[in-house]
Amino acid sequence: MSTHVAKYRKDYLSPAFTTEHVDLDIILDDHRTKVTAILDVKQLREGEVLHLDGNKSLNLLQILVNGQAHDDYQCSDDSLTISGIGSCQLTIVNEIDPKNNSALEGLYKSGDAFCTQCEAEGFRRITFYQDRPDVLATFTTRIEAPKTGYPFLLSNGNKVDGGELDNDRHWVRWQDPFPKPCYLFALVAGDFDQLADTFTTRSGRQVALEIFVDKGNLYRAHHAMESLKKSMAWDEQRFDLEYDLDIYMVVAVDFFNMGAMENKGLNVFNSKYVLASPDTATDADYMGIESVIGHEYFHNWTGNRVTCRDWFQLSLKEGLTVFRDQEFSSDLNYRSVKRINSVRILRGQQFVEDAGPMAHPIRPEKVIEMNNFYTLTVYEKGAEVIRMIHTLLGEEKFQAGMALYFQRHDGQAVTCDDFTQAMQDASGIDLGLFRRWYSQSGTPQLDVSDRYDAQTKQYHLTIRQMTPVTADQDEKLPLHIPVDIELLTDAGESIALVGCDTQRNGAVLNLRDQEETFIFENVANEPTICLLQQFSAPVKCHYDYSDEQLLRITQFATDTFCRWDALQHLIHKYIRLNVHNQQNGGVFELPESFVDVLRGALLDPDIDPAFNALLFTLPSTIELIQLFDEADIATIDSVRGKLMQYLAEQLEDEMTALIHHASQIDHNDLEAIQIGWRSLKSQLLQFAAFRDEALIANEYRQAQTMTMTLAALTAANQADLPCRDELMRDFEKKWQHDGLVMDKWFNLQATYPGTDALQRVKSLLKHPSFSLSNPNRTRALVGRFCYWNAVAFHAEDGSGYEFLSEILMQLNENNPQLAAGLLTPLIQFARLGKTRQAKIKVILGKLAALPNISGDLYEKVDKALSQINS
Ligand code: B3K
Ligand code: ZN
Repeated sequence: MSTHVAKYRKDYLSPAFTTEHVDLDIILDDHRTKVTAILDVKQLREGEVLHLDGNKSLNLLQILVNGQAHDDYQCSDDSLTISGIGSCQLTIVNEIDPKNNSALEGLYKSGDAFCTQCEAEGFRRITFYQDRPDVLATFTTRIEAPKTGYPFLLSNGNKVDGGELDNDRHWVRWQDPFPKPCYLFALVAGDFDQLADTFTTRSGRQVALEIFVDKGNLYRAHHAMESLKKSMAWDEQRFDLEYDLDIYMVVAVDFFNMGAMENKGLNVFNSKYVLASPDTATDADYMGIESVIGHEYFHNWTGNRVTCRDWFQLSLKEGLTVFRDQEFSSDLNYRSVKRINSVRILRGQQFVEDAGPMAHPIRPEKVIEMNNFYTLTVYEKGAEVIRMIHTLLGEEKFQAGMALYFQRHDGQAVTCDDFTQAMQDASGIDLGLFRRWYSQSGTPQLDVSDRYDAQTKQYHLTIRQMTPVTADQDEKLPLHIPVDIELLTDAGESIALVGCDTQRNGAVLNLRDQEETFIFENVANEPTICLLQQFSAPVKCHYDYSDEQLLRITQFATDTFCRWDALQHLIHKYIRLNVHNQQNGGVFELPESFVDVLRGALLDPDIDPAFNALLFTLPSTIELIQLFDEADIATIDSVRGKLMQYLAEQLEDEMTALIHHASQIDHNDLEAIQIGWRSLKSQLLQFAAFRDEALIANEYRQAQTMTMTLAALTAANQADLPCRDELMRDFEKKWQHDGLVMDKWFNLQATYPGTDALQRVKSLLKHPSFSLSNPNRTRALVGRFCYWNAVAFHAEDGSGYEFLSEILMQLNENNPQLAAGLLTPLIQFARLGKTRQAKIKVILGKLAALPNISGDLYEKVDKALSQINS
């Protein structure tokens, strides 16, 4: 029987004690770091004992109550229960072993530096504490270490004291005046290069900005610094929010389980989201850095000043902060492109999560390992829910809601309900039904039909909603769904809408019931409907479009999302058709009208390169699998390849001309227009690879930036060109010393389309640049192979699944969080058919039988097994 116990949202109980102040003294040592915590404990309910969370890695040395030894306590593997105390000063002394901490939670070593990761429940690996987000304390932290190797000793808040000691040692004291939950605690000690700057807030306060990177990497930290300053200015302008401490620090580390962490005043970042120079980072990397720097900065208000009452409320801070970072990127760069990319992640990955064993509402009800719930559902769907509130309220009322939220809850740990209540109270708009988005999981499906009455000039639009049952919930109810629409004439003109709240080129319809009909008056002729402008709700939508209508929308819709989406509909349709053809011995076919629309897009004198790059980004094989009840992966992949080849042939002249044009106007700047051209050229090179190897090899050799180097290399890899191996060797030789750049190379190796991809990946596990203890490397090679190399990973002999299970068995104990992340493609088996599912079931059974299976893996494996058995 498993020892892993689930917690339920409904069981929330406020704490019987709280800790108001924490005075930490941490004497750093690789294997015996000594932690002394003096806690000002306050009793909130009489007659209860103090329960502190802990971990078996803690070595408890001493407990004092008000300075006196206290032995009325019980210490287990994961807790310390202290009886016979009320409000008091509690001192706990313990030791930890950072160097042997391979889980990368709590205090650990990343290379030569000490660093911490406490969210969600890592602080309990540093000391015994009430490790729950509704216990808010001020912290002072004294850090002591040798000067050699650790000239920088950092923690949250402001540096208030420090000094020298004998034997080459020194110490520093930090004070964080803002009460915070312990998941926001951070400590970093090491030797870094430091990039310093300042930001003057709109009220005139000067904030010191410091970015710490590995020695020699300073020149790669400037973009992160610029992004930070932009974030600070944007949050003042758009959200009226100013930074609150005198210093903001960011440290880049190489060993990190995720992207970055918003610790108060001291963000710790995966170096992938800090370091960039044109020769080592692509435009996408630059954008990623801007967005993650923004995201962590925005948490200072949405997450830190107002935090979560309990971890079930995670989307309170994550959904809202993703929404804010998306808006930041949209305001600074290119809104439509950002929106389409967000939708691609949502549909391609979050919808799949909804359909699998890990389905959960954005506010989960039941959790074993909290780290398993930093999901696309909580983050990306969570952001969509905030976006819908924004759509329903409009910017002005939304901002009034934000202001009320901070006015009511600054300094508190609150719930998602507190947030929606503030939005409702400030706007006067009823969000009662809307709240169901927080409790109901799954992807709603809209079925849309219409009727035009030429006599009355009325257009009747009927929308039915239905949410399919999910692994976690059998019953589904109607939701409040904003459906933003536009009507087009046959000539592609936008029709002014009468009979509903009009705005822009359309209207936001409020769908609340299971089925509703909306009537539009004075519509001169039968219109074409564009549904879900800007993807106004995270739903699947079905309407029986003719090809002609879809082509019309692609060309004429006002909304860029709808234009892109109509093209996706067409691509899906032709993929389905050709998969059917190929399975039945037929030939590949594609209507001329479709090729013509794409040709028109390439020939447009006012071409918008960034948007066209998206039009020419075909859905991945893994996305296309979702179109089929039982996917024939090899055929889908082959049809996708044929579609690319066919378009490459049909549009050869237009594509070649644009590739040349793009080369002429690329000056390697980070201006949006330049990024757009590089992005279009990169996509077109993927097509060109099928007919012009010399062009690709030449582009690789001529490339001035990592963006174009990687575009050429990707093209060579995807088309498996004869020059591919030589170019890969060249890249390897040049970058083998640089792990982050080598991750790009591992990514390509992982998605190699040849039949021996798995063999290659296996032998690369021994590559000198690879290490299973580094999460970035592991995700770049193993993660990328399992998630994105659909054909090889899902090979019918089960070899891909066996491979993943071997890796997971190695990681299960060393880094369970990383292991659980890598498991994802194995448990998304809904469309894979019985043969593969049987193989997956065997593998899951093996994992479940691991004698020391971590909670992280157990939770996902157990859910997967129940779904696969049902
Ligand atoms: N809040 C952190 C994520 C923590 C993940 C813990 N497993 C980063 C972020 O979302 O900003
Ligand atoms: Zn976040």
